[in-house]
Amino acid sequence: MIKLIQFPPALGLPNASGFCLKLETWLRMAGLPYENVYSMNLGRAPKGKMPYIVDDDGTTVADSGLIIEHLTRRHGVRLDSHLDASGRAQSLLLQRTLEEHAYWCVLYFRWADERFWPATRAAFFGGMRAPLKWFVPDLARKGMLQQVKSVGVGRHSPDEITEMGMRDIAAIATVLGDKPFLFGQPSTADASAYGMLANVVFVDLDLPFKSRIEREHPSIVRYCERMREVYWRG
Ligand SMILES: N[C@@H](CCC(=O)N[C@@H](CS)C(=O)NCC(=O)O)C(=O)O
Repeated sequence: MIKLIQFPPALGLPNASGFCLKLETWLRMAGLPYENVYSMNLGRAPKGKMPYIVDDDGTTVADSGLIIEHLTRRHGVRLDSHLDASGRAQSLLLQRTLEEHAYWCVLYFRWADERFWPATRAAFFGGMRAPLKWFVPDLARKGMLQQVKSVGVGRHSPDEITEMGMRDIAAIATVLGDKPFLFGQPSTADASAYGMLANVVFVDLDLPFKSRIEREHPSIVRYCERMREVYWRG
């Protein structure tokens, strides 16, 4: 059985990490049996990030995108087989927008903003024992703030980051239109979108994006509810 190594559930979600939730949702969409192995140990992750997998033949693969490519090839997954070349290109662009930009906008507020840091700290380090819990959360926070600055997003003001993130979400809402899934039928892009968007829409943190999505893009809330109902019920 495929082993999915990821952070434990937090913030009322199967995973408070957008990439972990993306991959677990994808495994469900693909109908591949898997077993969760919860870990906070980034030191054991091949690329220093979660999630990673150990496939049933013992192969270890890190990075949600590379994992999906690997599993699709090795297990003959046909989730995206309804997409033509243009659809596959758009899927990639959507995922890059969500994962390489919108993700950082959300991450900024969770880790940098004093209003949300206590909940982030509890979500990721709540189970940590002394003496680690006395210094690891602050070190991790410093590292995340450095990363968000390095990618560029963390150099903007909170208002600018809010507007930038909302533009990403507006673009996703436009692509979604009144379709049930981003490409009509379910595909990998939906796993990515759900991983990132559920981490705002279903989390009880008043991130600036949450109320704006509810007000300006109710179709995104309905989309997240649909994904949850289809792939996470029971
Ligand atoms: N491109 C990677 C990104 C994974 C990623 O950024 N994971 C985050 C959790 S959402 C992480 O492990 N961060 C820990 C760190 O950067 O120290 C993927 O698709 O899996």
